[in-house]
Amino acid sequence: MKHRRIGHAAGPHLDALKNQGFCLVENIIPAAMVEGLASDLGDSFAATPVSDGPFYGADTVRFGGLLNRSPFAALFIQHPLILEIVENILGPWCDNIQLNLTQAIEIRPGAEQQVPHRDQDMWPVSRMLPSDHEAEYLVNVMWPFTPYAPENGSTMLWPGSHRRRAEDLIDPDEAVSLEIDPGSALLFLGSTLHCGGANGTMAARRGMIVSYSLGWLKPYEIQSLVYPPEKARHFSPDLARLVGYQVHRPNLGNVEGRCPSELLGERQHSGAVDALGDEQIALIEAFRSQARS
Ligand SMILES: O=C(O)CCC(=O)C(=O)O
Ligand SMILES: [Fe+2]
Repeated sequence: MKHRRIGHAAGPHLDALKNQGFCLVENIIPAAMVEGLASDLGDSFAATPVSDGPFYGADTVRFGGLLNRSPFAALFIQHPLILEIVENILGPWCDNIQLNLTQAIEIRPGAEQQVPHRDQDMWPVSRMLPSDHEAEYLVNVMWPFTPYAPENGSTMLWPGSHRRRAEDLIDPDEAVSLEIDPGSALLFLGSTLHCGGANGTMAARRGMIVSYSLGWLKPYEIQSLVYPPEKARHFSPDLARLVGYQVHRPNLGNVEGRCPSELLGERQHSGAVDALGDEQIALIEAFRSQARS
């Protein structure tokens, strides 16, 4: 996936994402679809107890598995412009991306600001490498269901913080918080310092995060448990791949040595089958020719 084409629409967003660590992609989904999704999730928002713990934060409600809860979810998750941007950011470090999580979030009136964090720090490797390493692990996409504004807890972001990974916290005065309308998407890197803001209004801030990660990482939400074969069988092949029914070369994430997508169709009665990258094939050829000489 290393040399992806960059379309006209994606170019400026990619530049902004790389330069400041986030970008706003405005008006890319019709309001009716946001309303359809938000209304399908209404019962879940009402039925889910508030979160527990100093990261998730009291006065917030969160739930995942959004493809199980609304047929509209796939339209957001597979939005072609979003996927193009994400694949361009993550492509240099993997063969294929994967869905890392879908999470609906309500920030209730009176909720305090979340702790600033970088989402990629869930994978300790990002902190084991020198702080100036450039690998990206994840791209986050925040889709508001209600209008977001600084007063109601719009996501706070620290511009340029993806180049300052050694700094766990940065001066709050450097943070920005945008007004975002439903139908638009806020994209930010896993290396960008950010957090949910405090909600000082009387109305809940509702939205959803969809994140994508390098295909060889353990996802935050175990997609293949959330969407077991009985569910994923009804997904399009592309969506099934995105939720993990796909081997990442070399041979990672297999079932019985075969691609997990075989669980979705006719069972094959073959044995283990290699899925190797160029590097492994070159190494094997070098070894074999050395053994022959
Ligand atoms: O709700 C938000 O604006 C951001 C939430 C977030 O960053 C997180 O939960 O990781
Ligand atoms: Fe986050």
